[in-house]
Amino acid sequence: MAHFPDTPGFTGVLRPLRIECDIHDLEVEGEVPAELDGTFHRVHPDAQFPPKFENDQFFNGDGMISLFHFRKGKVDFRQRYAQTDKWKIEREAGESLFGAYRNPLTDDPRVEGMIRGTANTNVMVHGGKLYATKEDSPPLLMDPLTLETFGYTDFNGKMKSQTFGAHHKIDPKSGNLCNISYASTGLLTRDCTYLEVNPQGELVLETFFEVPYYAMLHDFGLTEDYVVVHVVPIVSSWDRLRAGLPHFGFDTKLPVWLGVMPRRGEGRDMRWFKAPKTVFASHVMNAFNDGSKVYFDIPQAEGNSFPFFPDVDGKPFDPIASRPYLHRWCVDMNSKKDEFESVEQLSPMIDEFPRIDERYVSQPYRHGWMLVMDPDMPMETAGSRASGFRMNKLGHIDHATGEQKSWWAGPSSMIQEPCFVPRSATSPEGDGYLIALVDDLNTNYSDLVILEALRIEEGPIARLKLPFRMRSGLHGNWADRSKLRG
Ligand code: V55
Ligand code: FE
Repeated sequence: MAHFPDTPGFTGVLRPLRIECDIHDLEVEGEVPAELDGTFHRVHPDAQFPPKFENDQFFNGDGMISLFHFRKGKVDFRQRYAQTDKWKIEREAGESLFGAYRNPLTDDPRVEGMIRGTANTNVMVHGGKLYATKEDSPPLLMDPLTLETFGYTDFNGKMKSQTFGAHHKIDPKSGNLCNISYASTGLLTRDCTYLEVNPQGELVLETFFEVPYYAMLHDFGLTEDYVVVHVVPIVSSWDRLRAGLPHFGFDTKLPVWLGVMPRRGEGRDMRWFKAPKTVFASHVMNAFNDGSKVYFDIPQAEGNSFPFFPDVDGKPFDPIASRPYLHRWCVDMNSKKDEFESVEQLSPMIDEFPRIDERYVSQPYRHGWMLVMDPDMPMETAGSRASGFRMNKLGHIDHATGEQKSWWAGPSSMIQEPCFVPRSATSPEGDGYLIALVDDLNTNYSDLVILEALRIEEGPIARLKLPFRMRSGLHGNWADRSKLRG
């Protein structure tokens, strides 16, 4: 019997969904542009069985993968669980065997030593395979169209790291998938790697580096010449795990570091720059370098943005300080000091989940999009993401002019991370569509909306209508049809 906890994490907006289904030819309002030819995959955490602990974290749920398959103006929908090793053994047992988020001390002895991954954070097609990722484990490979799970890969034994980050990016020049890993030699270790996987799916580079302290390395920046890693004090320790505390806590006593390593260098070449103050920052919009100057664009908050990873010294969560705003950090590799050159606020909007035209990853770029929370707009329904944010707008920033635009989804709506799709392979930067799931908390339906990416303020040109409300998710990516085969 599936008795889920009667807590905010499993009721209301965050009620488990657990729907695996196929919908042929989704109902549409408006016209789906016929040049949209390919797939949009996205993922949300969705516990297969009631968790072992009432206070289970949103981030601990099993990965549920959604696929929107676009072809000739029609869209088919498919949704399947990522069949991780965890998912399989629990399905067999008929109950949860793995315990708390990133705490193996709480697991059933039957699963000792098994890979704990849930594949619940990101999905991206590379070399004809779907990579479903969670930063505590290796990548899970799946079929991009059937969503059949093939299993974890260590790239024929070549990958030394035990983990593989969830914010992999495709280098537009080499076509390589670039990524970082942390806790690479075991839980809570300071060992990290930078790695590249070529379009044939072969691991072609892996180099180790060490962070100043163990922390959640959730994302990173890639530039033409450098790998850029932000270390923010979302920390942990064996003491925390033994005490049964949430894996991570926020430690304002520790500095924020920005590590910069030459792309074609070794991990030991990593240089560390200290931020002017301790802030919270997670997702990177983009990074690029102009000679020795490295620019790193990231939503930054004055205080912790994760209420479920509380302050290690017991300071109360501050919802106002938790609000992130896009900033630009700059460091200079020619500088003799270990300090930042500058930190500049780029947007007045409360924003997170930044995206770009990914053909410009690592390059100077003009356009960025993000989820925005505008607390001044009317909200007719209760509910928010697990973070407490109620993302009710899509935002666009033009870095060339500074101009910023937004589209409000309405008083009962909450938006999930958008994704940019170029109009064609050769169209100029930003010329294309922005797609995003919009959850209506009043009707309890979700639509995948399609907007003109450079005119988002005009609102959707089409809405693909799901017959249910999608669970709040993490990340997703577009793949052009030419990328679906290896
Ligand atoms: C995040 C999400 C995770 C995780 C660590 O910031 C960080 C997002 C969905 O799981 O394990
Ligand atoms: Fe993320």
